[in-house]
Amino acid sequence: MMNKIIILNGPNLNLLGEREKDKYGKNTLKDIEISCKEFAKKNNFEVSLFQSNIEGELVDAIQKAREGFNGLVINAGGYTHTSVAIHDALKILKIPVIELHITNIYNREEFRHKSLISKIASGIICGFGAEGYIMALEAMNNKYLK
Ligand code: CA2
Repeated sequence: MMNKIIILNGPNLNLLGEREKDKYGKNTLKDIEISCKEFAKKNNFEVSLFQSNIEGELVDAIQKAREGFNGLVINAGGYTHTSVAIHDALKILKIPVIELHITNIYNREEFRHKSLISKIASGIICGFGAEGYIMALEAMNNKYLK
């Protein structure tokens, strides 16, 4: 069966490409979805994307990923820095988790320097803009998918 990766995006990332383009770039989430699906197709795996502004919906999506997925990429947005619930849900997973951020959270405000996700992530990609999503898929494919 074909390998499947899920990419989760947290609060406000639905606004990508519409506001704060200087910080988060000009790509919309739809543009990112199209390029991720293109990359996955070329590399013979499947990818699905889910975005929510609601913490509990992200927890539900993480729990659902226990069945039928081979890896998870998460940009938890602002919840990265606050959500014990997302941390706990990710900790239960047996598949590799890549933490992703569009910006370099370590050269921004102090409150972004702490991530509750990093401790359970297999790896972290941050600061490379929308390209980071493809980098995460590439890492997932090269390192974890058989
Ligand atoms: O750099 C990232 O990807 C972040 O996860 C983005 C979050 C931020 O809270 C994290 O510290 C770092 C914020 C996402 C906000 O996205 C917007 C997109 C367009 C316009 C306004 C916000």
